[in-house]
Amino acid sequence: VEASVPESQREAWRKFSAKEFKTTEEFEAEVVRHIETTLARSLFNCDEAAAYAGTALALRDRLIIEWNRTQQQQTFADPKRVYYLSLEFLMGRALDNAILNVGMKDVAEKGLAELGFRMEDVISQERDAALGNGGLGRLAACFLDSLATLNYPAWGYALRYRYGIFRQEIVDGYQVEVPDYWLDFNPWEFPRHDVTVDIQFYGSVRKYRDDSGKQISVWENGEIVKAVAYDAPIPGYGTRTTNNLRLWSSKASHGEFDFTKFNAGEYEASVADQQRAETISAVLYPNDSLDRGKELRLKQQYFWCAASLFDIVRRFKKSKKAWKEFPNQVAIQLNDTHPTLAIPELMRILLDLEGLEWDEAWQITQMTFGYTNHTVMPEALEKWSVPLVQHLLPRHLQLIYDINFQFLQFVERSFPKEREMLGRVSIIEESEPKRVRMAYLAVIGSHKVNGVAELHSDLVRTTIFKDFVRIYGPDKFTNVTNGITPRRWLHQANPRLSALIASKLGGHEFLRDLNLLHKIEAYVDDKEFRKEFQAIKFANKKRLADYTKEVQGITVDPHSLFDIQVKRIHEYKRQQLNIFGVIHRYLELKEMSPEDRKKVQPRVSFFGGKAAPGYWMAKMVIHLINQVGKVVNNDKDIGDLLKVVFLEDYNVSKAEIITPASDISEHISTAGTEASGTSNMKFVLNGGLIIGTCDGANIEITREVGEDNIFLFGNLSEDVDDLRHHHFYGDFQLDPSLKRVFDTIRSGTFGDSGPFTGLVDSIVDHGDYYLVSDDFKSYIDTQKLIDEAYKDQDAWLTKTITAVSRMGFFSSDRCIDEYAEMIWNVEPLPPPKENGA
Ligand code: Z16
Repeated sequence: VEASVPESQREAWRKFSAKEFKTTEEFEAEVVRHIETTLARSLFNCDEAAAYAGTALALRDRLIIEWNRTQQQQTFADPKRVYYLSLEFLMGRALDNAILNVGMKDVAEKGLAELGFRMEDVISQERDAALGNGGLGRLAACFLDSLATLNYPAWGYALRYRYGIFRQEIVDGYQVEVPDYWLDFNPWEFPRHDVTVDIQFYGSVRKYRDDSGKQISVWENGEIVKAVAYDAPIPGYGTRTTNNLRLWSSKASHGEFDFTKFNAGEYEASVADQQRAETISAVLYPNDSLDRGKELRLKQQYFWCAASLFDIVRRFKKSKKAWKEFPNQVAIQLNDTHPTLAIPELMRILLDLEGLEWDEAWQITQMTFGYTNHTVMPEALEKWSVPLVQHLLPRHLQLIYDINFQFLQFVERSFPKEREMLGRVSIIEESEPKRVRMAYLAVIGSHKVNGVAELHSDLVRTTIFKDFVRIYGPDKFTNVTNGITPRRWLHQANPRLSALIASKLGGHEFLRDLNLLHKIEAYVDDKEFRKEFQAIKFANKKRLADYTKEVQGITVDPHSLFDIQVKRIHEYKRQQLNIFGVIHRYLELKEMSPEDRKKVQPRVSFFGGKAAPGYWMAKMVIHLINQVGKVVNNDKDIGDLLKVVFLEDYNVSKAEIITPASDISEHISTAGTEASGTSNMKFVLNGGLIIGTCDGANIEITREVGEDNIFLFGNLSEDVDDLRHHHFYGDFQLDPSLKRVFDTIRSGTFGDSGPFTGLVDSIVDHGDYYLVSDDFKSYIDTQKLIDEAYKDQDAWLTKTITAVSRMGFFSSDRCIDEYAEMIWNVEPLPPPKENGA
């Protein structure tokens, strides 16, 4: 390892090297120093925004000291590292998380109070880092937290989007998208202007034979764009390990602008190049579970894969180990097919730049990569048009064809009597134009493929990759059920519940070993414990009620049953089933006598989530929810018996308020469509029960918490195909209650029914692909059961406490250990006991 300061001078460095603040006073001194000098403010003009900035900068210094130490330790020990390639990291806020992970909550709270600020207000000044769409991006963020907490030497790699997922505004009941420019002030990132990589696009491939007769390929004459690294520290909880999330930003290769053009008077052209380059990392694509096939998206994917691989290879080469050691030093996890180009890119590096032979290069590549699949829905599986790949990445297309050729030969040898299989499993789809099936390339180029919940992994094996299970054998395909970090989703989002649990378990150790939660089951009959548990739930509901009043202007009674569905709006997630159920409830209430109404369990139905900007059907679901809310919330007959709230701009920081406040949350996807779901886990961990289908992780949640502590309904995944078939070829019977709901919509009760025609028709006329009608009766019957069950508050409380105590399995720490053991073969590198490595 190179060092720049001679041994004789290092004493001075050690003496003056930055010290971490420990006491409240030291913390305050750091905050004030940053406010006065870094921000050039004073006590006369320090608002909450400045207090946030000062606090964040103080905490950042603290993280950076640990970050430096961790990186140094890793450089010396040079262990096998994990690289998590994800186009999305839905991080949310960093300050709160940093304070809790370094164990400085009391210090920060007291220090800020002494400086005249409430910690809650300061924390809420931060904008979310929203570099993701939904579950996949948030999973990646939970994984980073677990990797650091468990001391794994790990890096995240992604793009530094200038615009994260759009902000959602609701105008006249419709979604309006507002750009999310989040980089105005981001104290959590470190630009590394010295860490850059030149990335090539377009151009051509020249082939020649060298002196030994070996064929060499050179990719040349392309357009070069610069990748600049920005690093964000990722602190573990209760450990000094602080890992790195590296985000790549795109820049013109000639810097600010092209001087030659500028000097020639071509001012506009000189900046146009620069802007073209910067467009690559400009914006996150807002589609979840839908492949759009846009050229700029392919550019993003290659730009990010190539920069990350260059970085990984550069780090490996410093160790001077032989290439065959690469898979013993490097594990790369592909989060969905988005980073699949990393496979041909590593092949290009090994073959064209390092001169390895095909077989060795291919073995290294396969051993290095693991691929996580997150969906079996065909519209979400990425397929890039061959002419597009040819144009943008000519050398990679050749390599993909070569990989495919070798693979198909292997298949032909293994299954000589099944020639029709070749077309089915080919990486190249013989469509017009031809397309590259990225999922197949990912399977072929990896040594392990995993799904994200038991049912999903079964579907992966039996549907989309069925042939590949025969080709490679079953061991290549495995399951790692998703998880969530209990630090953010319990300790941070629900500090009072975390404290109550800690008071019974003798400390917060359960946050590092969530299985310890089972010990609170012993308190399920403890009067004091039950009282406090219930008081916490009520306080959390009160908090959401206050928020709802303040932000949406709707008054809700926290004594009502809080029913919540928050997630991306998608037909398969069936928010339409929920809102049709709400309309059904409304119609029943309207029919009742005032006497009967008195017996009804009051309920608030909360919805939240973004629709992809081009997804008409999803946008109409949002509109319907808002229109129903307008009518129901203002109906004097109904009063507090039913309220409908659409919570605008659902995101991670809002989820931290919403999740602890549920009595029931809805996870009601058509069976077989939701790969896992992760908010289901968050809600139960926070003392809410679930109404759900037998889909994704709901099934494993049922296994863990017991059938009595969850409300399941609806058709099973194995029956879905038959039901769909019947819709088309048998006679389709619309559920009568649902028909009444549709009649009400059509009659204009919720305003002009025009916008809702498509929604209703998709069920009545177009085959009801998501089986809303088939599951409707079962759904409303189960909602009735819930109303009844909720009236017995004692029994309900027992269910919720029992469920919480059995949620240990769903910690993302458990997932990360499974990945480490089964897929990555990496070990933790615990920090040294003493300070000063
Ligand atoms: C996504 O968030 C998911 C899948 C996908 O193909 C694309 C995106 Cl952006 C989600 C799944 O829908 C969800 O079930 C799962 O829990 C999550 O990925 C994490 O695995």
